[in-house]
Amino acid sequence: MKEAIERIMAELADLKAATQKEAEEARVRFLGKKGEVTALMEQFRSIAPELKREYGQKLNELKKYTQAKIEELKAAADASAVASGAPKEDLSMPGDAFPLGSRHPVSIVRQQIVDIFRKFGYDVAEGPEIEDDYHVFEALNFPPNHPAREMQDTFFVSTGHVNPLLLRTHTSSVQVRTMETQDVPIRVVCPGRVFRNEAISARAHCIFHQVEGLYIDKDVTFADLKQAILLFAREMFGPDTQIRMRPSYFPFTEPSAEVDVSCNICKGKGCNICKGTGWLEIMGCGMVDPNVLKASGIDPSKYSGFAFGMGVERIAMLKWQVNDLRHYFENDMRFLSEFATATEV
Ligand code: 2NL
Repeated sequence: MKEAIERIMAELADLKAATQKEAEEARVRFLGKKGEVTALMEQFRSIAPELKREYGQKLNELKKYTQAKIEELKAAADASAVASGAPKEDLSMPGDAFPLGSRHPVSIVRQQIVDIFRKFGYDVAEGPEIEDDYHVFEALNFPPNHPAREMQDTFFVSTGHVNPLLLRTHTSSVQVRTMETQDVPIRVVCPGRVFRNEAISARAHCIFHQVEGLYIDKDVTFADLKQAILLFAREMFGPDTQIRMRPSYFPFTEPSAEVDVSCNICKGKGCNICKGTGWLEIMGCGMVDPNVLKASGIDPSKYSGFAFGMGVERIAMLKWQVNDLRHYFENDMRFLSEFATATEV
């Protein structure tokens, strides 16, 4: 038995396996049911009692050594297979899918609004989010003590100057800059982020997005405004959409109106989205006040124009029946992933 143990030990020391198959064959040869080491273990049962101690220890060492050696051969066969370029994995398996991001619903609707007006021939203009009092209020005919100019309504960046810096409360400031720098006729839409010092709720947020529009030329009338809004509403909410206008007030337009569209949920019958009225408010509009034209160097006796402004989140809420504005700002994946397939941009 002693010689047998020594012979197997010597053989194991020199043993090599190029592949997993050879390593497995070695395992069967030594440790399998009819393996050489297994056979020695069986012989050990009938050995003389006084030899049991010595051989028991030796056999145990042999078994451990054999097991370690086989493990070593298997690991080495793996490594050499990789080094030789033989594929270890099944390369025909499909890859793991990883999640792709998608457009934010506000971005989708902003782009839709802008695209509709581009089709009508409007240009797109953008401007600074930090503005001065002149372009946000003064040039738009806001009286000096108008409440929008108060700290509780507007975020100021600097105060105590004649023309303080502030975060724009509407994108009209971009249209003022367009009137200052471009010749009439002007057809422009101004998408952008605006800021108001308001408590956050389901209906109000201190940051939101607007698209404003401005059209100035000779003989532009309220009828032109109505037609532009009707065509926009039908592109945005469907060809059967009706509009209505209610008199309103803005410092920068005269006359001014709020625009409602027929409720696209109940088709005007009355539901909880339109609160039973059959109508949904989508924007404000009006004829540009002559003082506003004058302030930006356009002669109101020669030219007239209309303007409108809408909140992008509001349009998106109506389009997708979202009942809380805060969803648009929280970036909860459960909400955002609902729009992963809303690719109509
Ligand atoms: C609303 C109402 C409105 C305008 C925006 C405008 C711009 C210039 C001159 C005159 Cl440069 N008007 N913009 C006019 C009427 C309404 O927005 O409720 N927006 C969310």
